[in-house]
Amino acid sequence: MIIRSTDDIAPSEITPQAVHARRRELMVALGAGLAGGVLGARSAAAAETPQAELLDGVTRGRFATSEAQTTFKDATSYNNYYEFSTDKYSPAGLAKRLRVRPWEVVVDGEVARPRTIGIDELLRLPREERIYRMRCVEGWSMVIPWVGFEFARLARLVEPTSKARYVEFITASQDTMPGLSYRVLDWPYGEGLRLDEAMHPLTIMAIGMYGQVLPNQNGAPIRLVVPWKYGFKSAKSIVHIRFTATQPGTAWNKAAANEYGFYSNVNPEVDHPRWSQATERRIGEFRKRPTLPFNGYAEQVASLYTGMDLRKNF
Ligand SMILES: Nc1nc2c(c(=O)[nH]1)N[C@H]1C(S)=C(S)[C@@H](COP(=O)(O)O)O[C@H]1N2
Ligand SMILES: [Mo]
Repeated sequence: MIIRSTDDIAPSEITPQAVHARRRELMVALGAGLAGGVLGARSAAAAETPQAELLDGVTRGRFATSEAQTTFKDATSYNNYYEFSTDKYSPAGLAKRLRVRPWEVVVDGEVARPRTIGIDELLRLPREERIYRMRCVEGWSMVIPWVGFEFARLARLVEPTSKARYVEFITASQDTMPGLSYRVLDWPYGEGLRLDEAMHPLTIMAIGMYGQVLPNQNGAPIRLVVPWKYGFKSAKSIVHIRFTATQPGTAWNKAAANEYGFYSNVNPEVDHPRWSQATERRIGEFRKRPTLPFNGYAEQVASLYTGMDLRKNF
């Protein structure tokens, strides 16, 4: 037997693998649609942390990948949360200090009904499980069973006007966050999406993962999840959502515009200026795997970018 590194795998071998994975996803989606019920069994992860608040009434959502899930332990101990630390193992401990109550999300800008929405109201919206692949710009990836609701549902509460073309997400700044003393990023951490990206059914506001409320280090009490974009677009601990007519600034773009564009779609063909984006390491695995265009969600989202040069709009 010849042992090869994944770097040697020809594109012709990669394609059927991707098609196969998508076919399985479709079957999972169909199965979920037929079952359609409320998830019964608690995840093993939730059982491991008995003090965690479990979420009930979670239904199975669309687009669930059937790939193996990252362990709860890995997903909650290897995090990027720069307001706490630039080290990945520190947020798990440091973010215990994050104050998650009281919590309100201001939703304003180009909307007919601007509102300040209390977290309890957001937690009462019908929630579903979405098992998504997530890929960090640094080259690692995870598979996480999120719990949340489509961003579009939240948008309906405030009725965006015809002037709204973008959405800006602004995250919490607290005296509990030691990272704010270091001007690595222009705090508060902000992100942005084009309105049609935000309204896409894949885009969710997550309030939980693995059947329980979001651990602080993963962005409690509410965060964005956009699975076809690099991880940094999925802003944690959101306090303000603003609908705008013009493209908002984003934390990583302000920090290094040549490295992080506004779109930041996962794209194996457009390298980061300092490293390749062609492969990734799934946390828990040893061999690298090929990175898929739009992180494997091309079928769902590629049409959002028809006619755009994705090398220029990276
Ligand atoms: N507020 C805030 N949100 C953030 C970040 C951050 O530093 N601060 N890091 C981003 C990056 S780079 C990644 S990869 C993901 C990591 O999410 P996870 O820890 O839940 O895997 O969160 C994103 N959201
Ligand atoms: Mo990231």
